[in-house]
Amino acid sequence: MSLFAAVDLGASSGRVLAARVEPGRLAAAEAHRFPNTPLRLPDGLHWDIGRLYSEVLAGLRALGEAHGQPRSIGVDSWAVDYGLLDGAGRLLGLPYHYRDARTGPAVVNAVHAACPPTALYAANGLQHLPFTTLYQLAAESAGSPGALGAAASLLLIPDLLTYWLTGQRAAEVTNASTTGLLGTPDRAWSAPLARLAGIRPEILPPLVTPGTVVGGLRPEVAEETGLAAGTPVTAVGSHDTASAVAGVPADGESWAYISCGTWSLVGVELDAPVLTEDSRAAGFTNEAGVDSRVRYLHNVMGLWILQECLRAWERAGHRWALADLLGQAAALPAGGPVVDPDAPEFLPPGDMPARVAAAARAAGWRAPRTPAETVRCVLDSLAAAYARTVRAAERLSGRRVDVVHLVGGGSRDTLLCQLTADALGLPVLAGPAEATALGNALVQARAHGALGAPRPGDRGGAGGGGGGGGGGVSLEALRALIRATAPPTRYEPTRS
Ligand code: LRH
Repeated sequence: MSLFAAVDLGASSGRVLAARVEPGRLAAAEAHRFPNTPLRLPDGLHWDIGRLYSEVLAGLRALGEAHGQPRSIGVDSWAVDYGLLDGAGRLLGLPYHYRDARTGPAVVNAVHAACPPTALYAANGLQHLPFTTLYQLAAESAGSPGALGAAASLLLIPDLLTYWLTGQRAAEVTNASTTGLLGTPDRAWSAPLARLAGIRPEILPPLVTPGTVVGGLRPEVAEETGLAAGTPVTAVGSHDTASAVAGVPADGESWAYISCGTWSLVGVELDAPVLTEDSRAAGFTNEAGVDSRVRYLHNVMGLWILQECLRAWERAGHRWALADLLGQAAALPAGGPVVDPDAPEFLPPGDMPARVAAAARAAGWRAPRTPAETVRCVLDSLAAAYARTVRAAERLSGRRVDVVHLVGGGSRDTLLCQLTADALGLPVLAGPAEATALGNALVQARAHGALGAPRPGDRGGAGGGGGGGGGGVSLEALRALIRATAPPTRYEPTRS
């Protein structure tokens, strides 16, 4: 079987997965996992990108030692954040974290004064999120334009790591689609949108599609990891959500997904964007998916609220085990307080239990009093938001939804899965938890011919346009392989 290395960086942890693949077979094992802890520096919240890069190298070394030489490596991460490089390839400052406060209302209002939200939606098809790269760049060009002035390239996080691994600069299209700088539906960099962000369009690298080999491992990286120099680094759905949606083990067409990690990305997969005013007003985005599909979705705040609650309790000296809290939360009666997880006060880090309590009170509920009540309130609120969002996706896109796939770390949370099935009145198929890394690995495997030729009737895979290596095997065939390898757990609604 051929071996592929999937590097998947999430906002709270990263992992390197070893995936062995041959036609009809897939076996995956985690080679390395590490925390991702942001840095609070005097000038704001940043990613510890040097640490992340060393962890990636350590992961590749561990993979090589335990499993052998991979045929290819692929990197995905969270979206929107970037590093700037000068002409000599030097990194001009630590990348900002999208939860940094620099994209406040003043920046957003200035962008909207130049281009109203309706015109922006027509141009890039994205839901309004204040941390979209376009606003981050507008903040940077207005506040401290030095690095932008000196920059020769802007690289999103997975593209930056790929550059460090290979020496090659490119922009993978699924992640590029989250910047707000790609036009829709043509998916090419838009010079007017770049100028709106305050940048020179020349710093945006050439776009590549998933399946394209970007370069080979540099000799120095080979030395550090023990892998062969020149090992291909292949563009995957480098936006983690694009790889997660590729890794949804769905069958047929009538399904929605919830990619549930730090964020919960809730929506459907379409062939063409929905750019109506209703869609804009409802906060739905049209991000680029693997094989030119459209990820029509809305960002729900996700497990971040819970993660921040745990951190707040820890700061206060309580080390609650999440499993215990979930057990206690499951024993509480239904019908307790519900808040809107998408409210802006939940976006920045901070005292989340207090914010949840304040939001519950403001909505007319008795505020949760114990950690278990808080956990239950967060999960009930997420489940209600998922149900609203799936129904809105269905209404706005015209795509019928009979079943909902919940993938990512949240799929391990049985209470959340059951509450979601109950809130929707639909079956929830949970897992795999590692859908992102599996989607990453299978797109590489297909590009390198490890999945064989397409079967008659296959919808035809990637790579047709744009130079991606598709191998012709369809996304549906990749999903069937994941379904067969990691069958999801089914949750039936207990009330409908
Ligand atoms: C999930 C995710 C999401 C983006 C956010 C910045 O990890 O990539 O799709 O909106 O992080």
